[in-house]
Amino acid sequence: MNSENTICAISTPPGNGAIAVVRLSGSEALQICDKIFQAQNKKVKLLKAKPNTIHYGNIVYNNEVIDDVLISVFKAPKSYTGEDSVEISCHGSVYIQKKILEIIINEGAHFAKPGEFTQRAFLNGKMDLSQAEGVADVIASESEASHRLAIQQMKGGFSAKLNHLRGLLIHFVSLIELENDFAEEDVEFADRTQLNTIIDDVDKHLTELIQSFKYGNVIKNGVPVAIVGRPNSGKSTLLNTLLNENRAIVSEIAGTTRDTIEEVVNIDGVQFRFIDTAGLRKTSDEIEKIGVEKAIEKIDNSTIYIYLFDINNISISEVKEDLKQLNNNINRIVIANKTDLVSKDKILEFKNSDLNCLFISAKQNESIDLLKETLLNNINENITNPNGIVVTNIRHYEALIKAQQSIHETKDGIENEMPTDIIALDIRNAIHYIGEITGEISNNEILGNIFGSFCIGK
Ligand SMILES: Nc1nc2c(ncn2[C@@H]2O[C@H](COP(=O)(O)OP(=O)(O)OP(=O)(O)O)[C@@H](O)[C@H]2O)c(=O)[nH]1
Ligand SMILES: [Mg+2]
Repeated sequence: MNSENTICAISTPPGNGAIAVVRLSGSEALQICDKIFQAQNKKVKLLKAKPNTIHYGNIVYNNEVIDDVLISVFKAPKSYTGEDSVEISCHGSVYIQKKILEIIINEGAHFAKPGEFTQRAFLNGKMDLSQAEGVADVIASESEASHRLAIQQMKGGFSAKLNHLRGLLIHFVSLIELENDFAEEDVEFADRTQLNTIIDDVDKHLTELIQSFKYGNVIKNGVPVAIVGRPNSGKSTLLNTLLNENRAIVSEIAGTTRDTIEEVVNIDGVQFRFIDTAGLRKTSDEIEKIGVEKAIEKIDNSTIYIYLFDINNISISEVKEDLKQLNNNINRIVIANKTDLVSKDKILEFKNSDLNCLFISAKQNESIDLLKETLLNNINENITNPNGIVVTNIRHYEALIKAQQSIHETKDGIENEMPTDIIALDIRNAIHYIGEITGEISNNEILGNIFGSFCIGK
């Protein structure tokens, strides 16, 4: 009997629940279940059952009824894995789940490795590698925005794009290689201007994808937003207000916050990671000094940062002076705080300057919604690229960078009239790296890394 390749696992989360699902996949999945399942309709044998049907009955082992269950039958190739598969929906006690798994293993199935069901789906051509990774991301997604990106990847939007680029390059390389075959005759099959157009086109698409990673990555892991400003400007108060709890210590003593404090806030489905920092000032206190250095560092690692000032305690020119010292290459939102204490004239004065700031009261929760809206707009403007495909996975990002390097080498090769076999080699490299993303090119190490990080039962 070939039950070597039949795997099983509990696919629902660990612990007690109303119901649980035990899953089997492989050529013996149906036979194994037939040995332990008595359908209410005694005539039913799962091996003979129609595909995509559900059957009610008991799991019976050594004449003992273990549970009454529903069994879903899927037959190759029309299943998640592409193999014969069974899903047993049983009652969700930990004892029942384990007992059923134990019986199935006794009857010859093997306990699945993490991600093995999805790995089989990949190996059986049900999805490509980037789609399989999308499955893991869908399971792990914690916000509406990261879920949206993961679903898109799982459904294959990204794969279609990559296959398009790969197709262009394969066409290109076949023209070039044809020339190679006729090298003696010194003919040019491939019109160089046409080749350049293809290469420029691929280069442009790769750049778009590579740039999207900056946002894709932060959407997946939370958008880092550092809150910086002079001591006592109200940074910790703002963090607390955004969080709706007293997380950070607030006091009128300048230099209250010394280390950074990081908290996640979900705003309209996007996760933001707000980082409260030590107030920026020159100080002789060693610990405070380290805190200030850390604050500067947090700005550099942010997608957006907030510069906050106390409008009662600073002049427009001082704000400008501060801003000049801070990183100008990262999006920033300038905010005047403590507007509850200040006169209308003062606000007007700041409004009429070219500071372009928001006016809030962190303590009184005034205009915090406006700040949230500004943050969201900032992100949305940056993640909507023309084709809407956003790269979220570092493995894909790295492969895209390598593919683009090969494309640039190809460009140089054409420009410098290099021999066609060298140009063809560079193009082949680019095709190789794109293929690594979708899994046309893969090795056991890559697959082990990817599927090893899945949960068991998926
Ligand atoms: N009236 C008023 N007071 C505020 C507001 N925001 C903060 N404060 C007060 O300002 C003082 C300093 O607030 P913090 O949040 O500790 O300021 P910080 O910027 O974190 O200060 P450091 O950690 O020392 O850099 C506290 O007494 C707060 O209650 C505001 O919008 N209005
Ligand atoms: Mg503070």
